[in-house]
Amino acid sequence: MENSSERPGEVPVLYHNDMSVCAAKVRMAFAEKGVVFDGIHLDIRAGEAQHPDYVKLNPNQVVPTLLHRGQVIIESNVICEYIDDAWPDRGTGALRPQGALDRARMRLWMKRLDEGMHAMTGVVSTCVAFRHQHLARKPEDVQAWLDKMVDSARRERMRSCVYQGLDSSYFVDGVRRFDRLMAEFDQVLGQSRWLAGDQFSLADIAYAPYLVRLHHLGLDDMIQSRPAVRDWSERVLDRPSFKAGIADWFNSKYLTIFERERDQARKKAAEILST
Ligand SMILES: N[C@@H](CCC(=O)N[C@@H](CS)C(=O)NCC(=O)O)C(=O)O
Repeated sequence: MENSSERPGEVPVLYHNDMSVCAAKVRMAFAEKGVVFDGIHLDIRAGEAQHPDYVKLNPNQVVPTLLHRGQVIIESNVICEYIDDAWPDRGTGALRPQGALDRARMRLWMKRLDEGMHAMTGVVSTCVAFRHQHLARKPEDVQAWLDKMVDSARRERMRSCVYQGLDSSYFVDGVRRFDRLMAEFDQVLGQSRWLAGDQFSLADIAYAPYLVRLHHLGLDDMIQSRPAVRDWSERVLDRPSFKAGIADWFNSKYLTIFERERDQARKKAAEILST
């Protein structure tokens, strides 16, 4: 990809992580625009997002963080809109619908991630897979990671997910909430090609990493059993920007854990959804 339009010193810098869903959506938005960024990869499982130097940029101790023209921008949905504003005509063009109503719909879907679905992704990912990375570390290191969390609700959630896995009550809640979301997608996608109407938008980009995460975790029966959602998911995952921004970043260490754990997770999710 060319980066010829960026003046020296204006190349965006992205603090990110290969398997982070929030960072992945930002990379996909950059790929749609054909804008190349300088990446700084953080090992979030090892607590690098809690490092004091990074916390000065992002007090929430999370990735992604964007630096552009000497300014810091945090929050992946905000960063995605910033990318569309800062490079309006690049690549595939506008990533937000023109119409006021479709644009409002786009924002509602994106807001939904911030209002709980993203946290639920952390829950299901940790219960199925990430807990095994934590359990392989020294217990005092895991405790230190939990203790440093600024958000006490997140700390308790993560403690349960790491130590109770598929038996955590948070897993039950997470699976049910994803299934309800897919049912809502099904209704909308029965009537329009993309989440916010007839134009591919940041809403579709925002959910792309979550769709693939459900596949990785063995929780994709809720997608496959709904043809409109399945077809939309295939359209999103077929885009070159999905490959460049997300699939090319898959970390084989994580894929091995997903593969090992997903059958059990699929079985447990089916049990949860049958009751
Ligand atoms: N609302 C934030 C959420 C960011 C977030 O939760 N990022 C996760 C990765 S997807 C993270 O950095 N977690 C740090 C950790 O696990 O220590 C956003 O959209 O940017």
